[in-house]
Amino acid sequence: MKVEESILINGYKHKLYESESISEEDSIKKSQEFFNWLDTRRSVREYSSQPVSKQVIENIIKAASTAPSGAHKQPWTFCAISNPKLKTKIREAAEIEERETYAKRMTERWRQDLAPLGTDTNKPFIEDAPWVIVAFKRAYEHEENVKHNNYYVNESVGIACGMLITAIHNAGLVTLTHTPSPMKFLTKLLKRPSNERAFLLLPIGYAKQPVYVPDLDRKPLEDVAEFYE
Ligand code: IYR
Repeated sequence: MKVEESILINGYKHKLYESESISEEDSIKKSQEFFNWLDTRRSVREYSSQPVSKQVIENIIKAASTAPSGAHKQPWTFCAISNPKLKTKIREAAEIEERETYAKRMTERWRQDLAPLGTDTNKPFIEDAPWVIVAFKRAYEHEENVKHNNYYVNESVGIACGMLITAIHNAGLVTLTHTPSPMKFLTKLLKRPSNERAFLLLPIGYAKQPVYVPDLDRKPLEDVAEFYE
């Protein structure tokens, strides 16, 4: 049978997709190696001032933007900031919110849960890391002055951020998911349009040397998976 390069399905063009086919043996090996490598990723809070080239940042954003999304709307904007003055403004504003959060918004139980992680209201990494990416979710799009809501926005942007974090690790860099809350100040400081809401802030750079991370274990497979065979 002749395989066409493209066909119409319900009147819409579909192109031939040739997924990489590998043996079961290679699949087991590759999945094990990928896990071993991904398991070396840790959230790092202390950054070296060593610069990171803009090209790396562009590539990791392109990698994140390959994420699947509701109706392929790609409802995200990744703002990459290296401007030191802007980073200082973001740090100052984030620390104002964090002081409020740690003092008033968090429960005692929450504060206790964070104690082993060593987080506090100080966010020097926002200034120290050569780059900060703020991921914005795009709640809706404007088309000819009409608002069209995007779909599964949190899921889509969450997946894209997971892929961004993986791409950062792949580039030999470290990051941390910082969630200042509320994040409205980021919309203002970065002059984002009204359809965008800040989702996650990630400093990106090389880890300070030496650097220490909390002595944590990950849950074993049996605690995170159930199989129905
Ligand atoms: N939003 C603060 C506090 C914080 C909350 C959780 I849940 C963490 O796992 C870590 C920190 C911050 O981003 O530092």
